[in-house]
Amino acid sequence: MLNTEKLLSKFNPLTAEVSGAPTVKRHLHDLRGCFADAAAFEKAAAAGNPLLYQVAVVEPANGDGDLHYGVGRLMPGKIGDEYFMTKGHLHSWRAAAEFYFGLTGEGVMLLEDEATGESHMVPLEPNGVVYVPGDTAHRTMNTGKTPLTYIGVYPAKAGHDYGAIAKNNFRCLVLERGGKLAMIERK
Ligand code: S6P
Ligand code: ZN
Repeated sequence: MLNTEKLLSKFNPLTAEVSGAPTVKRHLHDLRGCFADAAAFEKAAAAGNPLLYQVAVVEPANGDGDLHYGVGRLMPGKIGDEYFMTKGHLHSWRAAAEFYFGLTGEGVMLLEDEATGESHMVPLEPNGVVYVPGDTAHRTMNTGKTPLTYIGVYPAKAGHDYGAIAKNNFRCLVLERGGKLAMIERK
């Protein structure tokens, strides 16, 4: 049995901090290639390199059946018409699914089946839980005006594979069109 320190962790739903847990930070320059409007990206990147999101990662154990979770905080903002987003990934162990629990703010998740490219835009909001099936690339976007915070729970052995997204990006993008949220196919 794990010791009490590993059996209990406490997250702050506003700051997305977990005491004792390491935090990964991603800044604008880390997202090069993710946004469709390259000119808008370069303009913003020349003006600065703000923090776009951070994730506190809690890894109590690493056995075959163990679980990990991350608490994410994604800032509001846009590059062109496209909302601030996470890099997005597949799990290295493709079969690994994940639950996302919305904590604060308004956002969406873009889910893309790796084999078929079938895409869904699913709201990520307080009291909402998004199921990310295995073999599905996932990216989170903040569509609101305040920080979006959430928890993702995934198998300890899931791992992250950023390669496919870095190469081909997602098939679809999520943006604001005429004051409304839209998912459209990338040209
Ligand atoms: C891990 C889980 C999340 C993301 C986080 C940041 O499986 O899906 O904790 O790591 O939302 O996204 P990304 O794409 O930069 O890892
Ligand atoms: Zn994941």
